[in-house]
Amino acid sequence: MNSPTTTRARIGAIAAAAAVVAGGIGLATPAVANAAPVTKTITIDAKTAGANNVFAQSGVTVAAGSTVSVTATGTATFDPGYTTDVAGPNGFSTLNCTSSPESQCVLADRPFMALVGKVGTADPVLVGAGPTTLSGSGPLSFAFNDNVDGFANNEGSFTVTITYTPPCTGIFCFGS
Ligand SMILES: [Ca+2]
Repeated sequence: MNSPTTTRARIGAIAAAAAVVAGGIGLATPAVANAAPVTKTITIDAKTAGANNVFAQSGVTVAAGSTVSVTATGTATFDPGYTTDVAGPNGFSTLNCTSSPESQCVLADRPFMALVGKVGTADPVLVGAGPTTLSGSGPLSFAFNDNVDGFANNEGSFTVTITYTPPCTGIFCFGS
């Protein structure tokens, strides 16, 4: 039969062994801290994305402290009655949208029909064909650069590809 002193010593040894095991688990967990990058592709319509300064939502939300990378392809024109030339996501390189008291541009003094992006409620920025890195916090949205009241005569669309790392949540955030 064990004496009380021996029993307490054995309990202490078991507790110490458990602590070593727990420490081992803790060291292994950070390996799953970050999710893999995700790519999402959307198509935006030149007649609607940016009309009346309402941007097209991408469905991607930028997490504070993270970045997204954006590329775009496609063609669009801003007024077939004026010119049938088409522009890619960099817009008409020799033709900027200039705001006036009567008509505002999505992004003044930048090329007509260039791809413009916005994160949350921050000021819009020129995205173009990219790859362009955007940061901030909030929903990511896009527009064509035209006079905000002049989208009805636009034609075309852009395909926008967004690459981002989803924010980690729950137990997968251990160690991040
Ligand atoms: Ca137009």
